[in-house]
Amino acid sequence: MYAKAIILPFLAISTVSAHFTLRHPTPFGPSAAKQDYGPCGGYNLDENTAVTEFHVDGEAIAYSSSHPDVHVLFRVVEGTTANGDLNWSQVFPIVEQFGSGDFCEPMVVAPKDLVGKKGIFQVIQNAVDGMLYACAAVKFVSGSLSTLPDTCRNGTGVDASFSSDSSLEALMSNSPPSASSSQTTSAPTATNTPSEGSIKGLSIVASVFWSTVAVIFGMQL
Ligand SMILES: *[C@@H]1O[C@H](CO)[C@@H](O)[C@H](O)[C@H]1NC(C)=O
Ligand SMILES: *[C@@H]1O[C@H](CO)[C@@H](O)[C@H](O)[C@H]1NC(C)=O
Ligand SMILES: [Cu+2]
Repeated sequence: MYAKAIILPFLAISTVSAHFTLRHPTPFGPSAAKQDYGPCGGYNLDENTAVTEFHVDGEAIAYSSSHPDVHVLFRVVEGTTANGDLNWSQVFPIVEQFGSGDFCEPMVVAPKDLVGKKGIFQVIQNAVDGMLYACAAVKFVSGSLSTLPDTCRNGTGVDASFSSDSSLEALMSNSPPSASSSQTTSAPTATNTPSEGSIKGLSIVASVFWSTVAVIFGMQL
């Protein structure tokens, strides 16, 4: 955070060649060259795409980012395409990540009713050079990840806190409302506010947060 003021002037003149690299789950493809192309950074799912198991009660999300200050949305959808007007489920509150380098959230949860289904996990970063996209093909499984992947680590000086981002939130408001509720999009934001700035124990706070959202939405997580 303290480094932001120093780093930002350099960002303005930096190139756009490197953005972020999704490390877990395994992304559609390795290149960030077309990362500003939605929905999946210039890639489509095909028969050669690696499929990673996504544990709905706790999965690791790891990426390496070249930008020292980004807002990030994590979401999943059932099926094999990320195109169109889909029923995305946000799987973690929007975070603001500070410091460039490796970042990992070790306990991200997804809706239990996805177990047994194929889906797509998508990361969208709102970065200094615009919206950046990466997708991974997943198979939803029950339980939580037993061993964290090697790629699940935070770089020195990398930290995060819950945040808000109107551009990223707007993407979620385009999703059709869940079957069980008339979506009250203001509820998560209000719930989120007290935890802004919270850094340690993000996962624990997050599960409380999502439980609250689940109660509000009348869903069973
Ligand atoms: C990385 O930092 C975030 C934010 O502080 C934290 O929630 C997460 O658990 C950390 N990841 C690891 C692997 O320690
Ligand atoms: C949207 O996805 C969630 C999570 O899988 C599911 O519970 C809900 O029923 C879906 N809504 C619609 C309208 O299909
Ligand atoms: Cu970039």
